[in-house]
Amino acid sequence: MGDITDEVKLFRTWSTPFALRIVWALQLKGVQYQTIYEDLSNKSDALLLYNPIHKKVPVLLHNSKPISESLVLPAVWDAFTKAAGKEQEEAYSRSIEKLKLLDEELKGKKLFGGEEIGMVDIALGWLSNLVSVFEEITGLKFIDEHTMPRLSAWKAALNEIPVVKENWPDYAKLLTKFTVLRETYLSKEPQK
Ligand SMILES: N[C@@H](CCC(=O)N[C@@H](CS)C(=O)NCC(=O)O)C(=O)O
Repeated sequence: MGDITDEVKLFRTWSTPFALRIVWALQLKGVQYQTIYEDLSNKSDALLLYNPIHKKVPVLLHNSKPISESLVLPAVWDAFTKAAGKEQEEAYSRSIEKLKLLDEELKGKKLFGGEEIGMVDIALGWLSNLVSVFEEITGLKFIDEHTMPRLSAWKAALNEIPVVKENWPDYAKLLTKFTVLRETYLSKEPQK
């Protein structure tokens, strides 16, 4: 991988959960890369050049070719960004349906990849930390150890993997950041 060392760059912020998939995948593969931390209130020309439509992080630059957009679990995000009420209840039910499917998928397995971390673990791994932040802020329980025992065990197992554990942003800072972010969302939307 040494020959592409200088050609891999990751544009991110310290807190974005989406960038962690890329961080984990690169580190697990042993790819050397340069991290460029963006200030989203003052985006760099490079970020605007490489992600001109969405203007979001993360962007992975490989041999000057930008790759943006990671997977999202919109229902969890929806439930998090709604105030308590009908819309939140609906989004929450949708998120629980999806999380239960993931729980089923883990039957007989420690991780989605089996004993070893795989691509699905990488794609969904942000849940294993950020869901706790969302739970603490909203008071909603997304991953319940009684109703989703496998997913709950997966959360713990994933967090024992050094490359995962060592790259989480500071939890207290995440709490502050997402509390403010949620308040911003709530203040923009007429609540139902
Ligand atoms: N669909 C994108 C979402 C990325 C995203 O929402 N990034 C946020 C930071 S967490 C961002 O760059 N926001 C800047 C903006 O909206 O102007 C992905 O999955 O990669």
